[in-house]
Amino acid sequence: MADPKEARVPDIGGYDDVPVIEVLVAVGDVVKQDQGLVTLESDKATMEVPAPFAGTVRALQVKLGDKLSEGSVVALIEPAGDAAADAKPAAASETTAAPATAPTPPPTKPTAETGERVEPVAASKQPDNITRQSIAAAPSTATRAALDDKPGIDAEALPPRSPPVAFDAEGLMPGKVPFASPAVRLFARELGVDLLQLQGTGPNGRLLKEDVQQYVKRSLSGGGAPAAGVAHAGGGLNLLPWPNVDFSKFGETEVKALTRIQKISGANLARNWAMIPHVTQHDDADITDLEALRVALNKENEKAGLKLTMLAFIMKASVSALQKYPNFNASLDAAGENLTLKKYFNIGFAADTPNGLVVPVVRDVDKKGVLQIAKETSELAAKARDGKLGPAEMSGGCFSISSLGGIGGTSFTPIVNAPEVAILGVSKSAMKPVWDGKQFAPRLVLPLSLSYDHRVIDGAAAARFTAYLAQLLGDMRRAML
Ligand code: CAO
Repeated sequence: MADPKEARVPDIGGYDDVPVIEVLVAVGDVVKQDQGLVTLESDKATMEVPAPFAGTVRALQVKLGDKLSEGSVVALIEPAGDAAADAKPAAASETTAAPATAPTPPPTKPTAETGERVEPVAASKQPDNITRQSIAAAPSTATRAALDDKPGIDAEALPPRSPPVAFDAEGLMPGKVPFASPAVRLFARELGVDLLQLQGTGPNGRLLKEDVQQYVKRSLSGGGAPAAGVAHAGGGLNLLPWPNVDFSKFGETEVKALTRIQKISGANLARNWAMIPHVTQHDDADITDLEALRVALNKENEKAGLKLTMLAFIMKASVSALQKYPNFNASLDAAGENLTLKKYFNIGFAADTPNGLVVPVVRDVDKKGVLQIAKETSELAAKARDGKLGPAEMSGGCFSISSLGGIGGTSFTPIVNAPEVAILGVSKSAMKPVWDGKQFAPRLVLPLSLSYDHRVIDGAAAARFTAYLAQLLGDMRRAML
């Protein structure tokens, strides 16, 4: 059995402390020469550290998140068969043969374990040429430094030092280059998957092996509902670039940067709008009696300084509708295969703030009375306006309500707040003549607009949900049934 030898990070273009984002092998794995051991990710590119020779991984010296630089030991590999034989002379020849051959490295130089480092290989069948090219700078910075120090070696005779080339794909083709490690690219290439058709579910949207697998799985199963996060081949958005217009040609202009909240909510809204097949169901609720109750209760509670809003009643009624139609109180997974039904009832509400739209969440609305709900919404709305909402106050929602009733409008299309599957839009109530079977009667009518994810909810279910909600708001006693 040959002694395990170190596999080290080769010259990676001068980057230091580059985090490990994937460990591609485990102890006991038999690896081929040049097989990726770990993937490193700098802010510009991902790159694999290749196995310098074939063998068996005997120890892993790194874990996810470790930060590596050129020369860091990644693994101990026991060379296999010929590799062992090749590895030993190369190691032994480091101080003698290596300098003699180093000044004129061949275009594709064989892997040579130096004992100090593992020289990278620029072989023809590389899984990711971009990455390998940047890794396989020849000779490496450290090798040159070692050679420069050797007596009898003419540093001038060495090939000129070329600066490391960082591949800035994003700069060349903004938004067009899939963010994936070489191993994932290779995997996708072997399966004939176009990475541009996928959306990554990894950190910062990175494409994972699982994303490719899900894509293939769905393609083989003949399609079905498109997965959230995965577009079918031929079904990619393939959008035209955003029009780049110099408006100052037409008149005076002023550029105003979006706020941080606008940027965050905008990115979420764009994803939700593009990926969720939205349908909006409109209905009217007769809230004449409810409004009378609200006004009466507000009079009663005037001294306590408590104000009951219509929103609190709508939240309470929504919970009853969610309890009757549990599919609305659910989330679809990223693969579009499973629905998680929630047994708790946390309701988010859109709050308009000077910095943009936020959605605070009132927890366990099923367990609270309308007075308590009104108190919490007004406190959360005040915090939202002051920019003091914490992340916990904006998470865990099951269903959202966007009320523009205090402003105006007769209907609108709210955008589903993924991964929720439905959102209720509320517009301004108005007195309208309503036919009661015998005559027109003046009634206070509240317009409801329920947008839903049509992958999860059918139109008939949405119509039932909205009609039931309108019925509840028409007579809140029904919420007790
Ligand atoms: N019809 C008629 N009047 C309504 C109403 C409705 N549906 N809803 C509220 N009102 C009235 C209230 O009774 C109140 O009147 P009074 O002051 O005379 O009592 C007034 O409008 C203002 O209400 P409000 O909007 O301050 O309070 P609220 O509880 O209804 O709403 C909140 C609170 C936080 C939802 C609201 O302030 C808000 O931010 N709304 C905007 C939400 C939004 O931007 N949605 C769009 C998201 S997508 O871009």
